[in-house]
Amino acid sequence: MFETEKWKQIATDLKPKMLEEVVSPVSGLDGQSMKQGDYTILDFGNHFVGEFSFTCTFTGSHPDAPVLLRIKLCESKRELEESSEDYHGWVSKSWVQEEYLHLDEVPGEYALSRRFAFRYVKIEILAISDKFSLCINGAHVLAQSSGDIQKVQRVTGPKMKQAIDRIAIRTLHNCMQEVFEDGPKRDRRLWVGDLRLEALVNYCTFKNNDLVRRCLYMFAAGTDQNGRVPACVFDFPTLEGDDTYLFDYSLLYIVTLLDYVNETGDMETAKDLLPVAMRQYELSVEEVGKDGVVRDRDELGWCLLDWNMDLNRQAGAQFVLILGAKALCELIEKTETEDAYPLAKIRETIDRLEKAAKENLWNEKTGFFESGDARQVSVATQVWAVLSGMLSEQEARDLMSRVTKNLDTSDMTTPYIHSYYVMALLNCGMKREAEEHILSYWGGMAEDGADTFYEMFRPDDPDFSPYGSSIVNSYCHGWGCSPAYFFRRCDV
Ligand code: RAM
Repeated sequence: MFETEKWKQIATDLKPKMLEEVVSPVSGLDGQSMKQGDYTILDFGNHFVGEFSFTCTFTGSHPDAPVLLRIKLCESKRELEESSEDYHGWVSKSWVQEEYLHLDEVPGEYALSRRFAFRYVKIEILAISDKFSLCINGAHVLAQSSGDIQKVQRVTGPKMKQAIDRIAIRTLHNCMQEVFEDGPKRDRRLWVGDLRLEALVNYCTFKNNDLVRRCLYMFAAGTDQNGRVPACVFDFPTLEGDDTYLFDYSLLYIVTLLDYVNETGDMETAKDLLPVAMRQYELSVEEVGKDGVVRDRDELGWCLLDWNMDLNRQAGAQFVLILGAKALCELIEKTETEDAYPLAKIRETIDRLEKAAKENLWNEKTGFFESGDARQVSVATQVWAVLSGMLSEQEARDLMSRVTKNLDTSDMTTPYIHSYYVMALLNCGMKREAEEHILSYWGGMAEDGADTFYEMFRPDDPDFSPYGSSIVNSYCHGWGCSPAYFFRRCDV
């Protein structure tokens, strides 16, 4: 039974308390007098999420005209160089963190009204009277998060491991707002795929399990008339699901619920949300063709897996469906609700899906699973085959060995799919390879100067963005935080 109003209330009651901290920049406040065209860059020394304010004074004559400023707030140094005027991509330009501000009174104290995610603030004078100069003489951020960093124990080990862990923790901390946001710069909201990885890290770091519970209820309350879990939900002005759906995300809701139940033993929530989990399974099975394989779709955004636009998602979708169906069976068993749910039938379907995957997607000659009409072989497809649990330990290990030897991992574009790549390696006992991959991929971002892990990262193409320009990319993205989980729970 769908109890939307009750679920909404539970989600609202679980709204977290925010923790605040006031932080000043470590450089950039050197008291210089600025004229038209001059600028200063404040550096806060780390990534923060919150409200920015500053104080200013003048030198010269009494101010006889307002000052017009352009204030750019940047997560990474790269954004300082980018110009919003040159951006014509398909994600709204309004995400670029740039404000135009008139100062009517100098000296004065000014606060920007929006919440920003940033380390650097570039303050540039677009217009000022010749009779005076402006000095920025104070600035701070009122930083906020619902995660209590004091609760997090650091890992020990080599320097790079510790650096990656510190960055991962900072990433999650700054994404932990009233929900587990995907990114505090963009899109600032709750997405299933991001939540799943953030929740796993949260369990062994911040331990704010009620925030996971809240998010699970938010998705339940945000389902559409058909009962489908949307890819993301909005919390303002009132809770509402987005009209965007991703095949894999709806199914990963089941997996996220199972992870939560395994972690907390909270059977009440499990029973409450089981109908939502069941419905995701039913709706996804409707997408399976006569051949037992999920029908491919030539439609941008039907299933994510990764942000690589050239990826064919059919096989990956099949494997996520198998994984979701298995998670559903586990939830039914755990909650002892076999009477209410058709466990045996779901198991039969899983067998059929696995058989169909072997018959239709597997290429015996190459030893890889293939996807779509063009029979594309990708790392993402193999990763989800392993994670679906349909292979024996030996088969999975052989497959991942072939992947590491023969396939190019550089066409994976996000820490999201890289996290699952590591998970697949760990699933078949390839700990050394998993560790090496974390050190090279996440270590690559650390070497790039990351304070928090990025939404997109292709070591061979630093400008990569599926949106038309990296100016709207997010540099603090929840799905980047997974190493903190691997280090603590997987003995990496
Ligand atoms: C973008 C973000 C987000 C992801 C969705 C699918 O909006 O990268 O994290 O979950 O796409």
